[in-house]
Amino acid sequence: MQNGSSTIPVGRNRADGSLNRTSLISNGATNLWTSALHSLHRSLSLFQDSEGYRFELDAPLDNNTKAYLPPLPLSSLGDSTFRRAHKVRFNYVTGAMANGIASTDIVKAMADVGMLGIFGAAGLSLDRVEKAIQTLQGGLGEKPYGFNLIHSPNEPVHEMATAELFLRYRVPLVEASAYLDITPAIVRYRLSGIRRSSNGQIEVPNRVIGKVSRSEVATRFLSPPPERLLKECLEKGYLSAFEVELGRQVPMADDITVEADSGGHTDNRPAISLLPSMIALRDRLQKEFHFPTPVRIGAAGGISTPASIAAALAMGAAYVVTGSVNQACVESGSCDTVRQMLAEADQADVIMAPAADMFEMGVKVQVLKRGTMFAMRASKLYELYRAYPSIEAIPAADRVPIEKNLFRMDLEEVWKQTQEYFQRRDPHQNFKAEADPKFKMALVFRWYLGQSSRWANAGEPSRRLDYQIWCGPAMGAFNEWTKGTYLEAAKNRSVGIVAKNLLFNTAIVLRRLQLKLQGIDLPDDYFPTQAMDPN
Ligand code: FMN
Repeated sequence: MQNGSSTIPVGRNRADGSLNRTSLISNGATNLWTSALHSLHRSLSLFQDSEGYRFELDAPLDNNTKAYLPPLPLSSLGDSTFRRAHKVRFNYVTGAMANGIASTDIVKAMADVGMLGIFGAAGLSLDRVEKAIQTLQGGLGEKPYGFNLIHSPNEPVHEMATAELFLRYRVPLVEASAYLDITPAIVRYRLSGIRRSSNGQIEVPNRVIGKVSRSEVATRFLSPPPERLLKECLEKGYLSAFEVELGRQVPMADDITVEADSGGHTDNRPAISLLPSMIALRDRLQKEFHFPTPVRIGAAGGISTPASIAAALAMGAAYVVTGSVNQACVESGSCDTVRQMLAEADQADVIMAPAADMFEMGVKVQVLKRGTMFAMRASKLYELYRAYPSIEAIPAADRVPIEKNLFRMDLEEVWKQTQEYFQRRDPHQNFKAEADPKFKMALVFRWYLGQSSRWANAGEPSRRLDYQIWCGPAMGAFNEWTKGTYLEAAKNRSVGIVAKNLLFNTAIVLRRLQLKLQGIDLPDDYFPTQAMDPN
């Protein structure tokens, strides 16, 4: 559409002032209106006359302007400081997904479209994480990427070794998640190499995005590191006295992602109440600490439609993070069978089930319910764990069916395999289990919980009913939004195309809102927000 050239009636007023919505559709103006609406780099003005509304691109504002939509490039959605800090064009992040489900391919695809992908390092051996670092550093150059540093209450040694690996390779950004409290590993990563620039400003080379769903944990990421951990890091030689001194003046994180009801680990909190509380908390703590750049707050959990992104931005989110939808994309480290199962999920097809990593504490994760019996079977194991002090105490009536259907071997054999695994990864767990029969039972049951995710990722056909697929209600919302479009088919879902479609249509939702706020309430079909074929 040419500059300022088009003036088309987009709706005539009836005598009573209501809109006659047939005019746009019947006079063939639909395409022109849609193309004007989609011209996000240009302003769009609406005027009202006896004929109804007409619109013009890039028209100067004057007294006749009824409503004005400023240019809304996608690169203006969210906080500009986020784009500068993380060297991205768009404030859109794909969050970590354990076991490499958030694969190097996802991270690369995101970097290629000017967005940020976090590699899913949790659950992988250090060797595998190291290979992923080498792959990404070899292929990305200056493009953005990050790695997940996950708190491992059962394996502090592994958490520290992961942080050391990131430092050795100068990984510039971690998404720190599952923290209940700040640990030496995350403090060491955050403050290593902190320095003063020639103009006296403090520079923190290692960026941290903390992922939280509770205000106690958010408070820790929004504050400087705790004094006792600074002391510990100094004593153990993790940090120099200078790094500790400067470290007292910076927050633990550059950003915190506030995670509402999501796939995987979740407190199932509603974003609509969680996000404003966390922003208020940030504001309170910023008044106390006066950091030169306030910690930004991003939104995750349930984000999978243009409307949800628009809502998060309207509530003040600096950026958005997606999860569940990305597992359903072709680049994910999952398999085609799982991608298809995810593509068929509705919003209610998710359920909470015991978590492998914090099984004994009764922690749960959100998983796909439809097409798998994992949640039911894992809950049965947790019930038995609660009821009995040891494997030997489980009555045959319970033990036989789980050996036959879940483990497909007797529990002694499971224990043998478990021991072999921990012999390689963390022998201390075996000693502990030998001394504590209840802990041994937990390790044996966790075998099933661990394998069930591996079977899902590998697409093990004989174990389809046992697939553990982390997934939140965002998946169903995305499927609903893409129904009947190019993105309905699992094979067309690519993270970059999904992300660009979501952001583009977010702008349309926001433009509609801007019009409404100026008193122009056009019908739904003036604002098509359909996922589009990129070709
Ligand atoms: N978050 C992490 O910080 N570390 C993980 O290892 C991790 N694994 C996940 C695995 C899957 C399959 C899914 C769906 C999510 C996982 N998450 C993990 C959470 C995501 O990074 C993201 O924060 C969350 O999925 C966003 O909510 P949504 O699922 O509603 O989109």
